[in-house]
Amino acid sequence: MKKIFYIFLGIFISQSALANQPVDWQLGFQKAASESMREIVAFHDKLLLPIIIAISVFVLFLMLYACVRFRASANPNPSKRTHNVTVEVLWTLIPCLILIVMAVPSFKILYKQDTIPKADLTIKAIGYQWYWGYEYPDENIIFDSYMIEEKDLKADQPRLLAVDNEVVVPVDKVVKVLITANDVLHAWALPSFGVKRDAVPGRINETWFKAEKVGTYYGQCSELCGIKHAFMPITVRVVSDEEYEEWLSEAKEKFAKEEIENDELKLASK
Ligand SMILES: [Cu+2]
Repeated sequence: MKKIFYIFLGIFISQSALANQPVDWQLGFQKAASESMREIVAFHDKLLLPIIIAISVFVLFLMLYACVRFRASANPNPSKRTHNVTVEVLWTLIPCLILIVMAVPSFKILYKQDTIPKADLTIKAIGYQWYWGYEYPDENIIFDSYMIEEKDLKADQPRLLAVDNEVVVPVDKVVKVLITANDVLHAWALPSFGVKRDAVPGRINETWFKAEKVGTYYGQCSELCGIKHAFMPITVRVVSDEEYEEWLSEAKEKFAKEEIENDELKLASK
């Protein structure tokens, strides 16, 4: 009984507060914070869910109907029928039509996500065993982002999700994310933005998001990458333009890409 209560509580909470991280007993998606995620949620809630429910109810009805209608006690001489062309055509055609109805809006969303609009800023996420490294290539910023251990958590920091150095981006700006890995496969995923891309060593994948609300958003590595796969979370802090500029000027000093590295590059290019 207690469990059921928590499940309902989870459904309720997931709809209202605490929108940018998973909540206990949550069912369904985290609340959307980008247009792309809103479209994914709408696609799921308004199209997939009704289809799933209709099919489940229909199959359940068929099973119950067959159990009652064709029970042994009422049918001492069972029917020997084996084929019915009409039924066979129908049960091939109808699922095909359902798939087409699902595929059209699904591809529309997929291709929209794939087309990156003109980016306001670019960040690069690099997966390591087991933490994320970030670069702001246009700002000469580079830093690593480690999960905060449970004993070091502050009151408002969620367990297994908070990191020491967060990615900071301005609100309502198109952020292009270049994603790669240094050792094994990882995946950079942020549910509230509807973003999930594999991080592949030796290859750069790209994606984008435009956060619509100020806040802190949490994600996790989503490709099984080794023993500490569960401990390399992703934290993106969406801030106002002014706060971003402020952070940028601080970060340019704190996280400046080292001179040595630049010198080496210069030497290499000579
Ligand atoms: Cu990983």
